[in-house]
Amino acid sequence: MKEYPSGDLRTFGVVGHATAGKTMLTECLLACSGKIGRLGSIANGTTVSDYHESEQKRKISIHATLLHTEWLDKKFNVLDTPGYMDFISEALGALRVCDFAVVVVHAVDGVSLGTDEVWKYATDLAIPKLIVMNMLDKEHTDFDGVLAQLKERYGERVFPLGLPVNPGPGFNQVLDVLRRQVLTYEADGSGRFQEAPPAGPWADKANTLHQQLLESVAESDDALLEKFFDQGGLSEEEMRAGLAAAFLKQAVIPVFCTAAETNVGVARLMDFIAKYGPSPLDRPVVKGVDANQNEVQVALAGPAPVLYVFKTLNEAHIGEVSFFRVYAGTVRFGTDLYNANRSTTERISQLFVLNGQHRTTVNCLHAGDIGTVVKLRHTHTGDTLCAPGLTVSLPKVQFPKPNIHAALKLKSKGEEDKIAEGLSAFSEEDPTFVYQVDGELRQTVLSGQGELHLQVISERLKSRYKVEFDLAAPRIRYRETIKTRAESKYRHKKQTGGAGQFAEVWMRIEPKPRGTGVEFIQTLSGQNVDRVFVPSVEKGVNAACAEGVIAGYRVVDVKVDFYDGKQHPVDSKDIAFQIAGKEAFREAFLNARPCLLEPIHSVEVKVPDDAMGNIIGDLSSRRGKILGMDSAGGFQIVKAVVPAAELYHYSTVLRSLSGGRAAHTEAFSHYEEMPKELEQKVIAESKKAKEEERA
Ligand SMILES: Nc1nc2c(ncn2[C@@H]2O[C@H](COP(=O)(O)OP(=O)(O)O)[C@@H](O)[C@H]2O)c(=O)[nH]1
Ligand SMILES: [Mg+2]
Repeated sequence: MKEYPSGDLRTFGVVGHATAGKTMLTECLLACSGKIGRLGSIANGTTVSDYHESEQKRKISIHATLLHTEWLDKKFNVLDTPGYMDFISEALGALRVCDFAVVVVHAVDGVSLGTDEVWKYATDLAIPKLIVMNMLDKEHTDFDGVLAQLKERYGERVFPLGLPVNPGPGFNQVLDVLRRQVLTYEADGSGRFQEAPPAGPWADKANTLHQQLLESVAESDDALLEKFFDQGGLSEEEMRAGLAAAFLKQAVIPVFCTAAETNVGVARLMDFIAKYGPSPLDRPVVKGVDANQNEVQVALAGPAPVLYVFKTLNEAHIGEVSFFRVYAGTVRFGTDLYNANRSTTERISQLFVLNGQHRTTVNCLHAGDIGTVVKLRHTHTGDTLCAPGLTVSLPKVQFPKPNIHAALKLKSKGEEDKIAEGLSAFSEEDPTFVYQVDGELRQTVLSGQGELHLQVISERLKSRYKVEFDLAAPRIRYRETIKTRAESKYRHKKQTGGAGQFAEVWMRIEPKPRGTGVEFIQTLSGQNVDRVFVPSVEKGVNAACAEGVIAGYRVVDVKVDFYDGKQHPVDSKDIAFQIAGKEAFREAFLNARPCLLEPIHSVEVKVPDDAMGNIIGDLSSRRGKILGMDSAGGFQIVKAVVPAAELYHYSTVLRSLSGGRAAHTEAFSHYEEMPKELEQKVIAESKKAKEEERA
């Protein structure tokens, strides 16, 4: 492939709600430009983008896929991303390195939660968006309705550059607003079209919209506006010259009409991208930091290469593939680059551009381009590679927090090491997948962005690391505490055979406010107990608190006063006072009306208005308390506190209650006393578990 300078690159992410047709759209880009002979299909699992087995099996995208093609002497770098919120990190990571976003919207379903999310991400990243209204060959399409919805949501600058002339089954004609022609696409999936002047009302529509476009472009720029008033309008050339800038500024947010299943409308979208789409030159500098965390500017025109790794993926038979964008300079194969995040050097042995799994070797890639390299040793998602001598790192993407957790239960012992290696590799690859080895509750908890996310990760772990395990509800970190004061006097005595042990500990305990932990003091007076034994007693108390007294959970919010005791001149020793301290505490604890506390999470749910009733009702059935509600553009934000025990798989429940349109975040808030009947259940379960352990 020929070399492309920065100005001839068009790098974009194809994003939007699941099943809007993003993957088919990218298939069309390749078909139109002759990269592939004919369109693959989702049903048969033959698209270039969805080449992983897990994707073909489910007929959905799971990984962001890199594709490239050439059109009107421009190189397109395309990142096809999954629409499911479970894999949102893929879309986020991809948009981070794009110069604009192609947001695909379903012409029947319209804007949905997924559309809003990616819109927000692109806006936060300050990249322009264009909209593709796809599925216009479906029955019950509603172009005008969805367009109105888009304008309401994203502003009046949303502007149709195409109108569907014959929407619905058989759709093959688009009124092209730039050309003022009706384009009739061929039925063979090649994406080719014939054009003819519009007739009757379509001619009027074309003229009206064309004039509106001209005005929008004029308004986007002071010099053009002046011309517009001086000349009483803009020439076609002037309008077209201003269109790229208007798009970049989002003074015009274009909407295109397509049916990706039959490759209708895509060729003209490609023309627009090639002619008016932003190139890397439109973002000549980005900010990073040096080794001392001081801000530095990375200039596209700078001579020394700076690369940002936005994704890594372990591929069967290939190994680790690192996807990067060049932010400065030119990267050539055979060079060594410095990983500023990990202070190591990596060799770029070969450079590839991809079309899904098909790799093409290239000698070099210029600033702004996207490529991959295999088998880097220490580089992970979010790292920056730069020319030796530079120590710059570019900002990492902020990913959403996990919303679902499950405990991993190995089916057989002895595979702990294998699974540990796998978990670590997967969380390096996918920053939204995290795991925690919980020593307190002796469990490994996997956390992700949804049930499907954890399912896919489990599947890949099992097949790559050859381990068998189940996912189950994680054990909850309950806490034990007391409700009243109590005292105890405990004597520990062992005087049979060998050295004897003797200690007596007198202790008072009382409740402390929530969240204050355990406080140990001594108020010994007189000489009954030597002060050297105070730390021994404290150790014993700490051990009892860590082990728990009534159900095996850590004790919190108790004040312990060691106020007196007895000792023996020979048999009193550290261990004896530890044991007495521990037992004295346990005894006092049991007399102080012990109870269990449960963790309460604060939860924020983003709900479409029409699903509010369901969601509120469900929250109450989970012992949730609603704290408040705010409305935000067709959605309500419900704030609530809910016991952690009731949140297992909540994200899945939420999706099914709202048809996939609601999402939530959760975070630990505080501990609260739990209802008696549930407390009894937890205590009984822990007893049973202990007995099983002993057996
Ligand atoms: N009728 C019709 N079906 C489409 C169109 N685009 C995609 N599809 C189908 O809709 C489903 C989802 O498409 P896909 O490209 O996987 O959507 P994605 O999740 O956005 O990538 C698949 O069965 C496609 O074959 C279209 O324009 N018209
Ligand atoms: Mg897809």
